[in-house]
Amino acid sequence: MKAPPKKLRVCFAYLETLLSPGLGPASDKYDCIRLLSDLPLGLASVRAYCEADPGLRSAVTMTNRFFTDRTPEKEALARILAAEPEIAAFSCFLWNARRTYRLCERLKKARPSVRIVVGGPEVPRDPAALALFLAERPFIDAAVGGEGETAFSELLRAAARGKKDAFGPRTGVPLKDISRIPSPYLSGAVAVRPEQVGMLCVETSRGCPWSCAFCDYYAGAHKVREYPLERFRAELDALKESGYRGAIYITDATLNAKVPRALEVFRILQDWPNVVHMELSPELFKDSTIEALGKVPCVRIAVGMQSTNAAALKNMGRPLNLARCTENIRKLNRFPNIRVEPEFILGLPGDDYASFKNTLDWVLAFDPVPNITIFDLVLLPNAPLASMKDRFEIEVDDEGLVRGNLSFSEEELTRASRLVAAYARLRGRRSGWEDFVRRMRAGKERPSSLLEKEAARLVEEGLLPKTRIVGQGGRHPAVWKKGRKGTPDRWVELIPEDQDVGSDTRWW
Ligand code: B12
Repeated sequence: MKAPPKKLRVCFAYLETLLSPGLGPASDKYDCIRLLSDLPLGLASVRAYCEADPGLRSAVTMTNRFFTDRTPEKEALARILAAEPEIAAFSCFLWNARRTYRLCERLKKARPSVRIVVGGPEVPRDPAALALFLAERPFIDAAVGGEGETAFSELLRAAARGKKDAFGPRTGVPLKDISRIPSPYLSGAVAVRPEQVGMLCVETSRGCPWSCAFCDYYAGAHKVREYPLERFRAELDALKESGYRGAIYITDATLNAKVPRALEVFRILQDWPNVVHMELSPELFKDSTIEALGKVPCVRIAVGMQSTNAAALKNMGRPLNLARCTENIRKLNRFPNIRVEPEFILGLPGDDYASFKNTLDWVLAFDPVPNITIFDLVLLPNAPLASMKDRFEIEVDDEGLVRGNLSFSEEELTRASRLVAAYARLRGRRSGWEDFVRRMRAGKERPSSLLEKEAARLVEEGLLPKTRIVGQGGRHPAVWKKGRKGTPDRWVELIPEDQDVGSDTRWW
């Protein structure tokens, strides 16, 4: 009898930042411990797309490997090798890229015949940068910049045919018709854990109509391509039926840009009993979309304000109608099922210490004060801002963290970072926070000046360093610092004075 043809073995691997078996202390402000699937959505979609191709399905076997930052490298390596892959494919984000490359190098050393492929937002899309990326990492055989579905399926087809040129640099061409990508949750491309704390990413569209310089959403694709909504509905139904109790994170960039579509999505979400996170534009809300969200059981909205300073936002190519944002956030705040979480970026060119204080005053004036997230500006490899470094006199450390620019000096950024840390510290302590809110409401001083005083006190007492405090946005994997007994965990990691911010670990 003739032996069946040998199948090509592919192992998809992902190194996650946080995942706590105990769940409690490691949860982040999203109430998530990150992923409850064994691949991130991007890699999962790549796998689902390849599996949907009958030719590839019969020629390739696929396995997933998911590791956290608690998995020792040796163990990760052993688990990948146990799959006996001929091709190992990794997904690279700013939070795992360094560790991933290190693992790739070890894998190549341990089994030189394994072909290593990387993709994800950390892989450059510019052809010259992509070539350099590969030249600097000889242990990587192929790198895919941009969307991976078509590029990786072509690579697999070529590899299955034994073609020598299957590997090397590739730039992913975005699929025009994304409905051809099966849902990885429905196709079985990923396994899902049912836990209550954690999340799954789902998408109803790809692309972002805006083009803000600091961002790299959907590999810089601006044309919005939509999935049929039956796919989304079926995903939610299947998750509910499976007993999944975690959150979903809708990865769409600006879902509320198109009102009729947003209304349909929100209508589907009315039957979703768990938490749903979304990134929505505060100024694009209409009364109809706000009302529809009011009927969704448990909504968390990250509103990417970034700054309230029009000059900084203009530099970034981002529109701002502050009055409309204020009005819409107030309206959303009236619904008990909706939690609005404004997000800002510290270090934008055009901003400075004074304007950052204005931004804080604006957001602290909401009643109740929403949960605020302040990301440190990072130059992402594929974001337009990376090519505007000279124009804005941006200084970065070797990991892309912005340390200063033409308007925001390093010294001012350091001072501003103390305000962020003071806020985070206050917010984490119920009685301290209530007292702070009372003082704010007394109205004698600007909220940001009260924060300044709090920061000064903390520095004096040795509870805050004088150096820059890096909060969210860094590349290092998280080192979770448990709060002292009786105090909650800090979500801004404090850098001891004698350590250089550029070389220390940060919490995302
Ligand atoms: C969900 C999400 C998160 C989640 C975690 C995600 C997770 N673990 O899966 C949370 C909320 C925790 C998070 C946090 C942050 N995030 Co985030 N996040 C996203 C978001 C919205 C969706 C990711 C996603 O699932 N996309 C959908 C899939 C289909 O796209 P994809 O992942 O890019 O995958 C495609 C390609 O990249 C490629 N591909 C990916 N992997 C591979 C592998 C191979 C082998 C191949 C061939 C191809 C390939 O093919 C895929 C399909 O086409 C993206 C923005 C976006 N819409 O993409 C930002 C994004 C990934 N985040 C980003 C950033 C910067 C952050 C933060 C620093 C702050 C912020 N919001 O800006 C923090 C830092 C986190 C940390 N240090 O730990 C950047 C990352 C840039 C980078 N170079 O890594 C993005 C791109 C947004 C942006 N601002 O530009 N994030």
